[in-house]
Amino acid sequence: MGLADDVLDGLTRPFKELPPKHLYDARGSELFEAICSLPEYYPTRTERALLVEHADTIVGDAAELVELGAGSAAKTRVLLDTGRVRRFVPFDVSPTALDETLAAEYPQLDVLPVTGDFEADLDRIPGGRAGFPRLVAFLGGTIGNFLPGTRRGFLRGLAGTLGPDGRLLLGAGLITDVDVMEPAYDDAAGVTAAFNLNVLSVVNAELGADFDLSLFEHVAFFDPVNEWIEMRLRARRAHTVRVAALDLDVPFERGEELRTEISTKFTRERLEADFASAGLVLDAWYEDADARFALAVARVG
Ligand code: AVJ
Repeated sequence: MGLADDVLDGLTRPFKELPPKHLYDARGSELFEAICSLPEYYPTRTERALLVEHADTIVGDAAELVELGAGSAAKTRVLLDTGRVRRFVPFDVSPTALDETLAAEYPQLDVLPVTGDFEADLDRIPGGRAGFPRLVAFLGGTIGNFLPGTRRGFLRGLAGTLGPDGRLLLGAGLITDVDVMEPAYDDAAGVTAAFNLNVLSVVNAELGADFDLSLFEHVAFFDPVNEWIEMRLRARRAHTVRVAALDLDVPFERGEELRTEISTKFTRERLEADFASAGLVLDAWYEDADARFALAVARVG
């Protein structure tokens, strides 16, 4: 669904919500990059260290790398630098300059970019080739953005892309101290707050809405029942927002909250149960010494 449908659907519900994918316009992507190097935001550097440490074992005999939401060149390079991957299939919402950079940097590598939304267009990934075992990478912990039922359906979809001898490489945030998890989503410098509020600018720019960002406050907390971090925007006072393109008036009460993201934190057991429901089995598990982040490798079981 596009932004207009998501806004119409999400802002007319009793509990307002916008899907997190709209956080990533040009400015949002810049802010996310900035988040990745914040002292409080441990996932990116923890995952990267795990990749560096275990790249050879993880890549194993894979000759083809499919990366969903490729984004960060740094992580991709760690996998490509093992020297074994012959074909790279970056899957992203739009073609990126990175595709060409990598093609130039790794002359032996076939780069076959696929454009699409991984929630809807997994079928655009070309079929795997016999003799070219595939590694499908979904890194960063983005799997945590799905609600549990959707996540299982998505994993089942991924299982269908693995092809003969294929494996899935999944990056997942683990449940750790609340005092570690919460600041990662509510940093002292306010970068995450700006990232969260930016989604309102996206709606303003794309749909002619008149959100006043100063009337909303960034909220992030760990929900121990659902075991996820939730990001919300809280209205500082009662007011109504007009969304011109939809001819829609959206009333907010004072203190009313709009959910913008969930970021699920996992245990190994929870992930294994999800894998099982998707017809996958855990092949290997790597986590950092503080057990904050894991790389899980799975195959069709
Ligand atoms: C890119 C989805 C993995 O959930 O940690 C960072 C996004 N949100 N800070 C995450 C995010 C707030 C991030 N993912």
